Amino acid sequence: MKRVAAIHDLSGMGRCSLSVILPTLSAMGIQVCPVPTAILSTHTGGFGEVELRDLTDYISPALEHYKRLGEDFDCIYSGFLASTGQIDHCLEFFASFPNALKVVDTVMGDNGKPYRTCTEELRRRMSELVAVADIITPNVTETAMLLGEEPDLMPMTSQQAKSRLARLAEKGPDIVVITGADMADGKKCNLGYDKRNSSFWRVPYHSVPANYPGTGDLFASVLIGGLLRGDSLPIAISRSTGYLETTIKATYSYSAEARYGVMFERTLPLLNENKEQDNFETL
Ligand code: PXL
Repeated sequence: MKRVAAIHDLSGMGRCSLSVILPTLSAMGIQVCPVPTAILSTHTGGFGEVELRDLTDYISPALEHYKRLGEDFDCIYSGFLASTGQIDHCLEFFASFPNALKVVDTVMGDNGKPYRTCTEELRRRMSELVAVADIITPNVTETAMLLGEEPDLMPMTSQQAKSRLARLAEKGPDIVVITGADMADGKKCNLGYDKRNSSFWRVPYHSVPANYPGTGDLFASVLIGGLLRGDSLPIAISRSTGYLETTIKATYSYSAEARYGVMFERTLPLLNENKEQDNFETL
């Protein structure tokens, strides 16, 4: 059984980070070892002042324990970080397991704006994680932040999309997946690039007029689960996109309050089916 160390926060309400990563990867037959970066009463988008306990001083000692035990991981997957110090601890984690697939979800912002916990220093230092990552999964806002550009939510041409993917890959990772791209032909797409074989992909999906927190965490988890189970990159992006589309539509159909996140508990069994996926196109 494949094993993932997930370095993310644990938020008690709002269905994001470890609350969705643990069940999602488990449903896909992958063992998750949580390494909590912080404990929050809720996520930071829509519940007012949150109770937050920063666990920066926990990560290194936990890593040392795993090293003493001689434990290994197939994948190290980092996400929401509560302080810039945690960048150093993620770097230590990545360096300690050189054979593990290194996935960095560059959680910094959405909808053209940084999250309120994302400081200028965190944004600058995120590039150190990107430099050692094998795979990164920014949304369109985070793509601009990583490229040092102003977030631009205008539709992009295929050429612009390829340029953004390639420029991010130049910063280190072999695989770049950009989520939530509005394309010039009117389609909403998730995009992928593998620089080892210069392949560019897009997976179109239908969106709903609502924005749910935690969907980036859910998307990256299904993507990682697929890749660890042997999916090609376009098949893995198709799987995660299709699963998110179904889950988001189900949630929207109940007119559920967006800040509580998506009703993935309903759709989780779909991940067990491991159905073949083909909703991808070349970009
Ligand atoms: O889903 C990203 C995320 C993770 N963790 C916390 C957040 C957010 C996004 O708002 O607030 C605590």
